[in-house]
Amino acid sequence: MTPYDDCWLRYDHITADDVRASYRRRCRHAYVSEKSPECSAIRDELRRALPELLGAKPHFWHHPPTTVDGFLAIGTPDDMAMIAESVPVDAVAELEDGGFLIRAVTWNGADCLVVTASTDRGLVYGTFHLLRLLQLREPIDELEIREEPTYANRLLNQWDTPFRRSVERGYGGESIFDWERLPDLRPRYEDYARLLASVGINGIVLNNVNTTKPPRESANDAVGAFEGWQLLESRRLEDLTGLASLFRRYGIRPYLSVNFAAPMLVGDLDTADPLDENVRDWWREKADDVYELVPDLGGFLIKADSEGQPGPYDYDRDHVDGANAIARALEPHDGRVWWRAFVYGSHEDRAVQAYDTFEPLDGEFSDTVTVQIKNGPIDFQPREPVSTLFGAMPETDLGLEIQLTQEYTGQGVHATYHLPLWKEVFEFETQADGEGTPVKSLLRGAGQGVAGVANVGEDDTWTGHYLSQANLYAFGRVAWNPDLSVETITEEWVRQTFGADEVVVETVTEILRDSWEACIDYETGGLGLVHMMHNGEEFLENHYYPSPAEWPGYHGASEDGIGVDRTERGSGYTTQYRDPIAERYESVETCPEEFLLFFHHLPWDYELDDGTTVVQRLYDNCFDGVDEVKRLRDRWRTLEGRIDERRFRHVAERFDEQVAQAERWRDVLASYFREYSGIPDERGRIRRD
Ligand code: BDP
Repeated sequence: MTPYDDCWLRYDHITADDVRASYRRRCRHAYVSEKSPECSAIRDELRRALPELLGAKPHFWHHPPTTVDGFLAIGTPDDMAMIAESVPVDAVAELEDGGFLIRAVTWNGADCLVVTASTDRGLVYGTFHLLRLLQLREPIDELEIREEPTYANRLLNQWDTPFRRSVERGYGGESIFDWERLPDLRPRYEDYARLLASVGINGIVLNNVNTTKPPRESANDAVGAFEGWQLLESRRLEDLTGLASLFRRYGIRPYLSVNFAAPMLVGDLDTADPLDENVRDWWREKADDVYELVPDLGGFLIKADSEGQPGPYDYDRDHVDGANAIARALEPHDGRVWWRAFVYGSHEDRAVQAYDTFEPLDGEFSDTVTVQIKNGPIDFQPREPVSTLFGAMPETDLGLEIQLTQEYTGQGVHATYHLPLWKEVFEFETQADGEGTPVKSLLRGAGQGVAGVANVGEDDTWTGHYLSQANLYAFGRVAWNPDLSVETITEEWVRQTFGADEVVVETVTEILRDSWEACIDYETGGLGLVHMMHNGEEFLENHYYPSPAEWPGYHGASEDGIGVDRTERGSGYTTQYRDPIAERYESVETCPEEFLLFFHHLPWDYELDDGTTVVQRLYDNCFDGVDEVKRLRDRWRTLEGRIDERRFRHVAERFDEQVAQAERWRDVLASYFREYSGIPDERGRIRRD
């Protein structure tokens, strides 16, 4: 037993005799081709999983099978006749990178199981998929599965700050990477890679997008002198080689967040001007060095001209100049630049800035640049409308950035499941190419995909809260296939994590499903309000406690009403959408209620469709949100004795704290609304009424 949790890779023994027997029948022998690091990772995984699940060790062969009953064969068609003869080879060759087939076949009269793909990475995913089916107790005798990832890039963005091992917005302990001890590897890295590969993640940005400390006087040294820029130094790069090979076994390419001013910080130039020949040479030589050591590095992630990080504006250049100069250096190595579009500060309404900055640059970024855009225009709020940049840059490779870590949704304490939020984003109809162009359809190119800000740390739970593991799982699954439903993904996670007891499955699934809406209600009052949390003066504001008075600009509360006018008359954010979405948001009549106050400043007593006033709805939502969390806590309590004590207690205690915090949010927000509006709660629930 490792000291830390196995998450969803538990491989609990299958107790149902008939199910176990049917699995055993096709897994008595196993052969995995022996040609690559990925294949040895597969063999290791089968050795871990099958004896646990089946209570019997398969016989592992060292050469391809001839005729023998009950064979599990994993390899490409080239690897063995059995596979070439029992699956349609052309269909395998046509699979996207990472795709795979799983088939129950009869070969020479023997009942077998085949996992095949055209790439070794595909074999890894196919193996984990098969193991998932066994964990879910699915029948396998008729298997005929063909899977391909929807997106080419499914990247995790660690916000780990090297050397100090802190994790920005990390609520699961310090960085799992022991940076100072690299290149030494810890067993935990392998387990991490297994977890990621098991859900199809194929890239990991190892360090925080903040790679230098922003020049702010109040910057708090304890949270992080951001030394990430040092990773481009040769000695540090050498230290990463072991980690890179380990991830390679699981088909995961490492990436680095780099600093735009690296030519000055790491090199000894006196400028980082992207149009300066010496700067370009520097990046080229640096890229050559990097790829010499880590040949399959995916590329660089860059946060430039954002929150104090240096960027092309320092030299009167634009984002295209900056991104393309660095991309050119990576091009010969098949590396990409992922360039973030998270910019704000120069516009009164932050929402409009990213579009204003990036949309005019469409078509100018090099083919090896991906512009990485946060799902909403503000900043990972509990709920925001989708960023207008999706659908506005048809000639640019785009990446969608979402947050697994619960920075604004209760951090390590609240059970807030983000999958329903992400699904809302994927399904959002951009009208980029008329009806039928949801966000999920715009990320399919070879240089596009999805990036998720990770929620993992050194904690035994990995994520600081057992239920937050679901966000990691769901990220991988939805980035593999955004068409999978919330129900499917959630149930998969619950069954693998907590076992097959139907009461447990139903209860945990329900808790997760309902948790997000509850959080929106008590943390914002709903109706599209955002950013009502505590910021504070210090760098890395805590974003955990309620503090609506601190930044009224975000929610627009005033004596005459609440909400921010982002219509044409206001900041004009609505006009950045295409019609008919722009029209729908522009009019108070047609704007969906969940975003009403995001787009409109309305009187406190403005009547909603059902006759309730705005302020009353805000009160109701705040109170309902708390009631809902109490209900979810009670649902969890019914699981006592049905799941292990350790996880039961941990989550139960956190639920108690979540209820207390939700009440605090409710009370602060409700009193704030009450004070500004001067209108009492009809139901007299606010103390001063
Ligand atoms: C904000 C976080 C901050 C990040 C920033 C970013 O509070 O820690 O550095 O986003 O995404 O949400 O760059």
